[in-house]
Amino acid sequence: MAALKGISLEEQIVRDDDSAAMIDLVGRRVIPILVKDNGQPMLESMDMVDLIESMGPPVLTGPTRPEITAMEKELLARTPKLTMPRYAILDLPEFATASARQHFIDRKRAYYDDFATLRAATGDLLQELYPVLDRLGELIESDRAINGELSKDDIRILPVLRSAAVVAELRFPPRIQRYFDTMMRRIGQTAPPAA
Ligand SMILES: N[C@@H](CCC(=O)N[C@@H](CS)C(=O)NCC(=O)O)C(=O)O
Repeated sequence: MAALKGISLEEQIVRDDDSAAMIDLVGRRVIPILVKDNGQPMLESMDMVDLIESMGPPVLTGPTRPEITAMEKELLARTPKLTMPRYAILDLPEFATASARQHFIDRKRAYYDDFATLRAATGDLLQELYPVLDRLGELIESDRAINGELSKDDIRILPVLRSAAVVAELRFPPRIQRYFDTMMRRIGQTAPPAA
C-alpha cells in the first residue's frame, strides 16, 4: 500500500518468539503494528491503509465490490492449510533462529493438523482452492486493479495471493498470474520463496 503511494516505511520484522516486542508496544501479541512518527502505535491493518491513503494524493480511488470481500474470505478459509506448513520450512526473517521457528510451529499446532500431514494433502487442498481462484480470475477487470481502478479490494486480495504463492505446486489461473505479476512489479517486490 505504502509502496503504491511511493511512501517508504521503516520495516521491523519481529521474530516469532519475541512476544515482548509486541507486548511492550501494544500490550499483546499482534502484528501488524504501525508506529506513527509521534511514537503512537496503531493496530488494524485497514486503519493503517486509511492513514497512509490520507497522506498525499489518494491512490485507492476505484470502487469496491462485495464479491471481492467475499472472495477474500473464501480464499482465507482455504489457504492457511497450504501456507502454514510451508512458512514453517521457509527461510523467513521472522524465523531467523531455531527457537523462533519452533515457536511458530508450536503455536500453529494448536489450530492445525500435523504439518507433514497437511503437506501430504497438498493435491486435495489445491483442488479445493482452484475453483475459488477461477472465480476470482473472472472478477479481475485489469492487470493493474481488480476493479479497473485501484481500490481497497486490491489491498485485500494481493496479500492473500502473495501468501498463497509460497505453495510451489500452485499455478494461478492466467488472469490472476498476470494481475499478480503486474502488482508485485509495481510495489517493487519479487514473488516470495516457495516450498
Ligand atoms: N484485524 C487485525 C488482525 C491482525 C491479526 O490477526 N494478526 C495476526 C497475524 S496475521 C496475529 O497477530 N496473530 C497473533 C500472533 O501472531 O501471535 C488487522 O487486520 O490488523
